[in-house]
Amino acid sequence: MSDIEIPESHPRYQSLLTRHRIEAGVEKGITSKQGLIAQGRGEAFDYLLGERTIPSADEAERVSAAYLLLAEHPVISVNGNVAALCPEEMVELAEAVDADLEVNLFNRTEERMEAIVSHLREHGADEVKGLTADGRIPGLDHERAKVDADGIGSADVVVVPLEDGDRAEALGEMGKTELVIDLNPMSRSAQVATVPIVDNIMRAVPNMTKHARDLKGASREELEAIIDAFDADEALAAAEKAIRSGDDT
Ligand code: PTJ
Repeated sequence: MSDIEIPESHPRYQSLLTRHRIEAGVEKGITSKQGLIAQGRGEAFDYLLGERTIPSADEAERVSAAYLLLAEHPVISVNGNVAALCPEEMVELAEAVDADLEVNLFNRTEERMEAIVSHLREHGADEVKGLTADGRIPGLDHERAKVDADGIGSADVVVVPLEDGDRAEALGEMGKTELVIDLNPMSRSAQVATVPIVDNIMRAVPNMTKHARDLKGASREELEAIIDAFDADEALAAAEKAIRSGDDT
């Protein structure tokens, strides 16, 4: 990572790098201005978490990898913040678990859709879904409901990072398994998730890929056992406790 002129030894290197990427995303027409606010909110929670992957988040990342490896049709949803922050890492995760990437925006504009598809291609993606928009998420207004019928529309497992609560809820009501990455354990998205991953997306995604690679040779029974041992409410409670008290045990 060398896209900013700050030494990696700087104590706030990761945070400054993240800010720089979000700013560059806005300049490139990828990230919305609201994305800047969303990032600030996420950063505050990350600060309270100690800017580290707490043990319950690491477990959620492993469980998510197991879900993705067992899925029939996994799809990774990418919005303007995600594309700016970790495009290459999203492509790597999609490759590791054989998932589709789909651009899916809260504030959808055709210009931003196309800019994000191109950006992901520049970072190694082959096919990127989202532009066809021939499917709908029931219960949302027209623009916010658009998905590809052969993408999120027919997915069984969806990775939903930094998502708005309404959309996360509506996707859950469609019966999808939702793997939600969100630094706020009290957000509606995290609360409705099958697996809430309370971690910074910059750390969560590479760790999910690492777990997926480690679990590649595991049997269906082993993957199911990892999933069965997970309790979403416990993971949320552990994250909230870590934020409130600094204690992650
Ligand atoms: O590009 P678009 O149009 O799809 O819009 C994307 C945003 C993020 C602007 C939109 O989905 C939105 O407004 O989301 P919210 O409701 O602000 O929710 C975003 C959630 O992500 C919040 O709970 C933040 O705490 C969390 N978050 C922000 N940055 C990060 C994060 N979680 C993990 N890693 C981050 N870096």
